Amino acid sequence: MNTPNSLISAPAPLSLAETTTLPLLLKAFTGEAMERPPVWMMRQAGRYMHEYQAVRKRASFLEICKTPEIAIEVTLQPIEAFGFDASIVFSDILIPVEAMGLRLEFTDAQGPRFLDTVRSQEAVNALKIPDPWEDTGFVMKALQGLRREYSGTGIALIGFSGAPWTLACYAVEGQSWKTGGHIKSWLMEDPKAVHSLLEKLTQTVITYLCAQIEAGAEVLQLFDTWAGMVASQYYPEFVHAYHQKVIAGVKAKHPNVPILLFVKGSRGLLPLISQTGADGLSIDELTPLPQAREQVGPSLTLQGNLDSTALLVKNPDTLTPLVEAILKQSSPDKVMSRFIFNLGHGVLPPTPREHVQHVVKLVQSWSSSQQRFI
Ligand code: 1CP
Repeated sequence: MNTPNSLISAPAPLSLAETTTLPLLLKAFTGEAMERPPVWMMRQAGRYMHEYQAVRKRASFLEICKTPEIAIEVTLQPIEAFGFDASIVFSDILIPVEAMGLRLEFTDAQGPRFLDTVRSQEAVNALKIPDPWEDTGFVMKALQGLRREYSGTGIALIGFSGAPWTLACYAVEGQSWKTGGHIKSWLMEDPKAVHSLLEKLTQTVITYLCAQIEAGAEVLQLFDTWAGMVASQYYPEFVHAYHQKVIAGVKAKHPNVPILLFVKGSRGLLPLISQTGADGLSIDELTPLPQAREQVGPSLTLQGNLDSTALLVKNPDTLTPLVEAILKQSSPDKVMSRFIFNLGHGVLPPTPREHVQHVVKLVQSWSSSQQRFI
């Protein structure tokens, strides 16, 4: 592969038909049979890799996100190390929210944190809807460089955004949900103000995702990490309706780009979530895949759902039957289709890299017609 610097300095025109064969990730949305599923992992780049730690010694987390050459470098690290079938651009869900006007800071101890919080209608009114190229052009440049890098390799490029609800949680709380529940009382006291925040975030996310497609993303994933924390009576109005709006907004411009939706804690919500317009659902480890399939029907792609903590076991051989069980569950009648192997959530920082390698190798050696690793 080229060095990341040469990627930026040697632009080549993008072509939608640049690979002769469809990347396996895209095939997983067609309903065609696959001998094995594509495999990638949420948070596949990051702290568990010594290559990433080395980059972090010379650049802060936000510098990595905002410097296309470095974002490309760390995005490529897990592809080069483990041979994943798909690559998610290195960035963070909070980047477009910073561009709306909230000051973002990152500390090793606390993680990402907004110095400003949005807890009134006036604060919502003060937010701007950013121009994705002008205000977050570094993400688009990273995608352009990555798309050139993967041309002809069969590796699919994934763009992403946080969903409005999860982004609203960070804008209102300032930091991780774990620290409080201001947004939950705010939506009971002043639902109109919370809707106006969610509407602004929705417009931001739609333009941000469309720009990512125009920069080269072939598949999108919408992360709603905190959606499972909303009381059930509020979920349809404050979470589900905005999934529908974002997906319809992106599809109006780019109907053929598959969209995956990850709702963490989706147990019990899958019949509703299957109605968002998403092409695929990323399932956490709380729902068995056969049950998920039964609840969402035959036409959506499922992604998941090995428990991230399984990768922390001492002996990688412990993982083999767990991976095998998922592969068997996802290929009933020996036919694998509409399935993407992933974790239930992101790779955890203490994960041994050999375990990631082991899982990728296992999935890539699976024969669904023989129902065994070959
Ligand atoms: O060096 C470091 O310490 C940075 C750690 C780190 C990394 C590697 C953060 C801070 N973000 C990321 C990258 C990241 N974040 C990616 C990169 C692509 C990949 O998957 O390889 C993606 C897709 C995200 C998305 C993200 N950021 C989510 C949604 C997905 C999820 O994991 O639930 C969320 C909730 C965030 C916020 C965030 N960013 C970082 C942290 C530690 C957190 C969580 C904070 C909290 O507890 O709320």
